[in-house]
Amino acid sequence: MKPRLNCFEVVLPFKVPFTTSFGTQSERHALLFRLEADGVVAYSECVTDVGPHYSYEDNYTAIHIIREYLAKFIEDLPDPKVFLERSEAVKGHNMAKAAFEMLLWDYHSKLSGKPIHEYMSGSKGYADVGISIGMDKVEKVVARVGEAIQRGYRRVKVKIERGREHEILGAIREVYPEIPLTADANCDYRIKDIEILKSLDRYNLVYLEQPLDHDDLVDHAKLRKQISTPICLDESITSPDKARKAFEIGAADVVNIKPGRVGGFTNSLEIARIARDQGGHVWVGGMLETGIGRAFNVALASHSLVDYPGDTSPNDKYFEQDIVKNPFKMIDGRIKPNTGPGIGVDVDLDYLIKVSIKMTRIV
Ligand code: OSB
Ligand code: MG
Repeated sequence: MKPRLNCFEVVLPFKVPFTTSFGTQSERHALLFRLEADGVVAYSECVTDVGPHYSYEDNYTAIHIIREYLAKFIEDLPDPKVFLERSEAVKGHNMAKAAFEMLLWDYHSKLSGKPIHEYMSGSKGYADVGISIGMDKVEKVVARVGEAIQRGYRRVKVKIERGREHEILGAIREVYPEIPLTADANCDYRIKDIEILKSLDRYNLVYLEQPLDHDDLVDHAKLRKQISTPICLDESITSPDKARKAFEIGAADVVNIKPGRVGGFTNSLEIARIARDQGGHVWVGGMLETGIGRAFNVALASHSLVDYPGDTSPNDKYFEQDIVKNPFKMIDGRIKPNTGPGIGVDVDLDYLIKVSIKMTRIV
């Protein structure tokens, strides 16, 4: 039977708008893929958003690249590695590629009858969980940090931007001097701001995430030599090769791996291996995914190469009602990956259709 592959464009409002240095998101506007083949139904999520603000990709470039170039590479449902090799014909567009690479991981693990974390092998069976808190009035940020600690999160990350760093971090440290705290600047600084960045050393952060430009390694290496806070890279690490170079020139201590940003699970595992071999630390980030993307992230975050808590909060942090009927629960700051075949999510298809604004047949 020929496979059938559809793309659902869905809009799910957030409980709380999420503000970073690059803007505010009040809803998750996602591309979700549904593949039916050989009696298996597989899913994946493209982590792009409506605008090119986290990276150059957005929903419209992703769907264009997928339809015009990647669709023909997935028709015979190859192994994810084979798909990745074929898609080298397309430069960049990792988020578009990852949507299909991970769809193939879900499909092949479902065919094997195994949950995806077992199919990839090396899982500890649980993921340590941290929270990512967006910017807001400082009182609100401090209150959310308090709630997160109450709920048992294993580390707290807050968003900062140029001009608000001391206001936010100072207020948190005044109330919570000891909690494992990190800050994410989402590229808002340049190397000329080095004195401001050095002044963050007083907050005793576990690490500072992506202070400088989205594709920079060289200035991060310069900064890292002059600051005692460890440096974590997010946006700058788009491939295993970038990870190798980052550690070779001393640009990073820690990597935030988002499978969407790096082209999928195969590259994520490779980057984790490179980072850990170089003495670095690894955690799995998030892109405010629906329950579908979240299930992939949690499975990856349970891998034994991942040694720091990730941004993989339970579904109810984000949405009043998610599109899955079996949301994750966090117990003692940990989440267990689903035990059903593949990503193991029970998709609420009626609700998925209800929140869809468009459906496109891809294959
Ligand atoms: O930089 O990690 C980031 C969300 C959207 C875009 C970029 C980032 C984030 C987050 C949220 O920090 C992580 C999550 O809770 O999914
Ligand atoms: Mg980040």
